[in-house]
Amino acid sequence: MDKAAIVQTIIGNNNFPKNQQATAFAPANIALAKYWGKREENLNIPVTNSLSISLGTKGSKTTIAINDKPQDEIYLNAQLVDNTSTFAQNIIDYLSLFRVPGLYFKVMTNSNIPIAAGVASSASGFAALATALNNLYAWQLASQELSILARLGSGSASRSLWHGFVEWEAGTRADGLDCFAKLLPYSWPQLRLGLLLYSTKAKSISSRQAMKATVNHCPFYSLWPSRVNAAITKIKSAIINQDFSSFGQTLETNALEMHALMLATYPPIIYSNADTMLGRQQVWAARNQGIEVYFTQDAGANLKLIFLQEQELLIQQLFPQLEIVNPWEEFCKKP
Ligand code: 2P0
Repeated sequence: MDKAAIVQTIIGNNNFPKNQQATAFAPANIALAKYWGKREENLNIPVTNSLSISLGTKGSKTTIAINDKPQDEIYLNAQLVDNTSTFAQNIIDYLSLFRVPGLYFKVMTNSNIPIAAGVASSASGFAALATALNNLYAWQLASQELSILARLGSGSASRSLWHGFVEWEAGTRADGLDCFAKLLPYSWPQLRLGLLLYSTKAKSISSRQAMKATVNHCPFYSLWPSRVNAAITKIKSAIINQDFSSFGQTLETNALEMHALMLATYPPIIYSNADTMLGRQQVWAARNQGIEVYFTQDAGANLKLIFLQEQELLIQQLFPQLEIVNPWEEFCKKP
């Protein structure tokens, strides 16, 4: 099945907008147990489950309107984006899954996270767009269906429909209709995240290409699925037991294992730079002094720190440039 067939299965004949415009917000999310590798390329169906935490008020707010001009127009942070750019093309291709002939859209997204710097901008972007489309067309989709539609834009977008902890299930079906994310019924109000931004430059290789290269050319990739599954189990029990040491050790190890796979791929894929390495060492030095802080790292040079609220002041002193995020600011808002 291709994307268009999946969309048809989900929205049926409801293919004409019921409203002139609609708006939605979706938070960015950070994987604590990562999605790295697809079992189906075109539909963004992952090899394994993954588990994330959302970033509260950090994310994307998208308004979609029916355009009176005969073309799509994409605005990012109030700037018109060139329709030939990869950014606009990805959105236009996605919109084409929902358009009847002659229908064009104006999409205005405001994002308060750095675009393409490995801070999950495509995740919140496609989750906000899918939710805005649901409102524009008045589909009233169940959150699982919305998660599938968001996934067709970008895999990690399937996890960006909720605040809090979310698990994305890989499922087993070839069409991915059992591959969607779910809000986990756990909370940890003392948990804080910190963004250590070293680079807001676009990454040198897209995560899409990097995942594919890792799956095809890393001799250790076959070890990855069982490692992620074990990490998910450990992270869930750490959340339930509020065992921060186990939680932090597991998520940090999972991130390093993902980067180790990329390093062992030929040609190697290295998202880290010298600042990343220094940042990791600073985190380990802090732990040696008894300050419990852990990091995770996605497809970019930036680190995300994880710590408890009681350590916030100390950690802000150690990392003055840290942007602290309270993931519980908007907990449990439904899509
Ligand atoms: C994640 N990342 O779980 C992992 C960890 C980056 C590192 O999901 O090809 O933009 O659109 O499905 O979702 C980034 O990849 O890739 C990502 P596509 P996506 O958050």
